[in-house]
Amino acid sequence: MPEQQPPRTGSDLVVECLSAEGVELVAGVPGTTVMDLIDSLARQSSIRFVHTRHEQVAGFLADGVSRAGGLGVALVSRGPGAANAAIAVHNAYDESVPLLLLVGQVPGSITERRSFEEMDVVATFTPMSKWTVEVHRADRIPELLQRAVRTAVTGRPGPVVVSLPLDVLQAEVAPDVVPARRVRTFPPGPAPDAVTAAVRVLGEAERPALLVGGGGAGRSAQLARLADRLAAPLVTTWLRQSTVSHDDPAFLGALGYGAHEVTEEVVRDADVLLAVGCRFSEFSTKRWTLVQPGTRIVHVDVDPVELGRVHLPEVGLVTDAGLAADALTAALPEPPPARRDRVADLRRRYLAATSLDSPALAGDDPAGKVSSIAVVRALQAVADAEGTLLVQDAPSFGPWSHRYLRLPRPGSFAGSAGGAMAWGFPAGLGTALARPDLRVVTVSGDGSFWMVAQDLETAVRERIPTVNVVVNNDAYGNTRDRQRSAHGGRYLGVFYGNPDFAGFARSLGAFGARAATDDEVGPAIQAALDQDLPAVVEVVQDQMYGLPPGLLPPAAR
Ligand SMILES: Cc1ncc(C[n+]2csc(CCOP(=O)(O)OP(=O)(O)O)c2C)c(N)n1
Ligand SMILES: [Mg+2]
Repeated sequence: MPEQQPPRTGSDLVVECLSAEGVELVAGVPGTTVMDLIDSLARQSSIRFVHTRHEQVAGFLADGVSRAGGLGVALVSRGPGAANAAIAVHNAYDESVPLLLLVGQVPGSITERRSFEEMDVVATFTPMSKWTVEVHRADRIPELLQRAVRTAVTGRPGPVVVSLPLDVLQAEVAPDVVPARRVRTFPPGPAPDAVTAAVRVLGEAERPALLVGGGGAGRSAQLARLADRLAAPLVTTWLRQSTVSHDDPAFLGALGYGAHEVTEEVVRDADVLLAVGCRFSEFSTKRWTLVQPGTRIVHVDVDPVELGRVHLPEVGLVTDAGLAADALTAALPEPPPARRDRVADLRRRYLAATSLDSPALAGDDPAGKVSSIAVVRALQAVADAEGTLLVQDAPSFGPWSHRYLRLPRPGSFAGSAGGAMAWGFPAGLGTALARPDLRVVTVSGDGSFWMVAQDLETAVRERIPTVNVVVNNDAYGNTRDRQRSAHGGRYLGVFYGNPDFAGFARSLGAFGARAATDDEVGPAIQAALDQDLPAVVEVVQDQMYGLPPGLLPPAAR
């Protein structure tokens, strides 16, 4: 007997709205309040539903989709599901990543009674989202979802949370209630007067510097032209090193934890700083000590709130990084030759500092196990190959890639400055789903990977062939190092045992390999890349090994 078509409900309308917004993938975990939504997804074919084994993975996976250019959407149930997804919302907020989290909510008829798994979604997520809204009428789903998506992607992007009570999802909706149009607005162009004022300040510079943040993503060509016209060194904020090509003669590295001295010097010595799409974060500014009080600042950001929030600019331009770069490049005069000589000189020093033969690495002691230099060399081969994307999770290996990995292709590396451990592996899954043309290689610490390792099953089930390098030191190495440098070497809460990662991978049907010596790292990663399977490549390091020589973390203050 053919099944009877159920009446069209709020859930159906939500899915229609997502489709109208161009969403092709929703990641989530089921639960009572979202069963109708999942059923609506089951009755259509334009949106793929990927279920994960933990809500944080659904959230981080959606984050990866967004970073790959789509709109990441995660779907979770009320209280416990939403709480598990909170880390992804928090991280996306810090990272200016557009993300849509849909939360099933208890029906309106029983709210405010501490019903089973009830959570005040609006109160919980408002402080860590760009906008959180609860929908109380099914006929307002098109209006509010349209606004949610537009809010997430417009201006400085960010996460938006939509709470969908069960009664709204189950309500029958009339045929004339249809999805809203997909609306995208253009960023404002720079005001001509602001460009004139900026050019005047920049024209008076002897030692200008160009500082580029996440707002510069996708604008590498315009930013390179601007750096050339200004004859200024270009540095990026923390973990945004892939915004421009490292082959660019003006590129002087990324700021933040592990930055080279010459990179910091560029900002410290600048008499005029042109900051584009950056928010002067704590890490990128060495807790706001790098930019000197006398430095004149021209600040470009699409979000006017950022202009003057930390450092007061002499000129502020509210606009997109690429539009600003084009306008300034066209208006700036030919720079004096001395400035070009200075950039070339700084660049020579930068290249010397980033060399794996640098004397700074002489003290590196991997204690007979795999050195991070070997990991950098192996990943350099990945970074050099066309069609690859490196995704770097939080911990101790970060400063190694920061200092020594050269990224010839803009956009070929992603890192998360939000600080959340375990972002990398799921974000890599999302990126690979959204960009199947890319070969995604993630790099995580063992502690970070194990927080989300269960979702290797998701990768196998959904056939997402990312290669996941796990740097295994049987330790929360980053926190161990704080105990080493600031707590007299009293280690507590930082050491543990690990499974055989390669065996774990194989037990789930993934590819597993283990590199126990320097020579084995490159071939193990290549063997993983040669498969069409999700893969784990365990890199065995010493339990006390970690950061580049001389880089112990300072005490917390
Ligand atoms: C979710 C989360 N919990 C705790 C921390 C604090 N933290 C930062 S790094 C780190 C240890 C990371 O260990 P691992 O992933 O093994 O990397 P390693 O430093 O050993 O290379 C911890 C606990 C964090 N950043 N995020
Ligand atoms: Mg570790």
